[in-house]
Amino acid sequence: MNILSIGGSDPSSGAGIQSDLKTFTNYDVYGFTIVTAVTSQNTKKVTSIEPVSGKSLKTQLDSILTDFHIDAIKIGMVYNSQIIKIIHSKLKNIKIPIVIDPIIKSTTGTTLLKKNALPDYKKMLIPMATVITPNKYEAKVLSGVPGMSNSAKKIQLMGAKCIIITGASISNNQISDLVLEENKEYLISGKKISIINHGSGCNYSASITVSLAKGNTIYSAAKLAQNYVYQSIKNSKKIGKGMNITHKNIPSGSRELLDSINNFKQIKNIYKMIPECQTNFVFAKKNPKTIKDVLGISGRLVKSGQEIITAGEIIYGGSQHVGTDV
Ligand code: PXL
Repeated sequence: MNILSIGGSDPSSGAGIQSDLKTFTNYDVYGFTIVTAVTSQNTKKVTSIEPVSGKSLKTQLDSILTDFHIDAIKIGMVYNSQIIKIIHSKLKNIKIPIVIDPIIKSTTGTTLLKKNALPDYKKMLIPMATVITPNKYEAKVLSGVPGMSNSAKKIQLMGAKCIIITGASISNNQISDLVLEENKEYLISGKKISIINHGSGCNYSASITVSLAKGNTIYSAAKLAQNYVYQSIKNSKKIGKGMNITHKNIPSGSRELLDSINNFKQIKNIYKMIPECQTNFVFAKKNPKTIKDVLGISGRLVKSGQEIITAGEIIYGGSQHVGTDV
């Protein structure tokens, strides 16, 4: 599986194309990167932004598009109108999922999309989106209307197929993402985690891109991405003098387990085989002694309509039931 990330370079690797490569690697998919702008930034501030020349952007796109099979594309920071126009002209006829993560300001408040580029952004990029993933602030800027549900509908009218507003509503201990698909709207809620961080937005949209490349539904992509981000914030590291940088810990064996689960989910009508008590898949270390040596899904594999959802985290000790049988 091959995924292309088009976006800004962040030398701290917290966000941007460097961060996307880490997410792709965590999911064991191959990542290509096309850089739109070189930022100079760390965990405290952005000090400069230099967009690449039109010529460079065109030749980067040609290099990748003429050589490789690509399963999905993520578009992040685009900065100015020239970059938007080139991306539009090169990708407008492509028939694979495109995830657009609208990057308007950095976590530290620096403008990452020029104000005068907003009309072209709405006209040329948004209609290409299979999924667009604004946060609350970005949804408001793009739609120009208050209220998350109205905002999502307005962005859908601009041409995006599906809108996911991350952190659309937040309470004391819960965060909800609002999903507007072609003809249904719903919330996906999870545990809130209050650590100011650099990277969670990119982690979310990159995770969605991987799921769409694998052919998963929007619902299961959004559920997995929310969980991925929760863990990446929980595991975030203070490696600089400012904000934490998100980090995802991958227990050994997770890839094997995720691949098996993905294969299982693709079996036709497999949902009919899931019992009321749900099911689990596990991966054991050599000579396991306790369930702590067995990797499992903490919330099991759960039937939801005709779909199977990976509920919770992939952790050692995650399955009491199947883990005990190993
Ligand atoms: O987090 C959004 C983001 C994306 N891409 C680049 C960034 C940032 C935030 O700083 O710098 C290049």
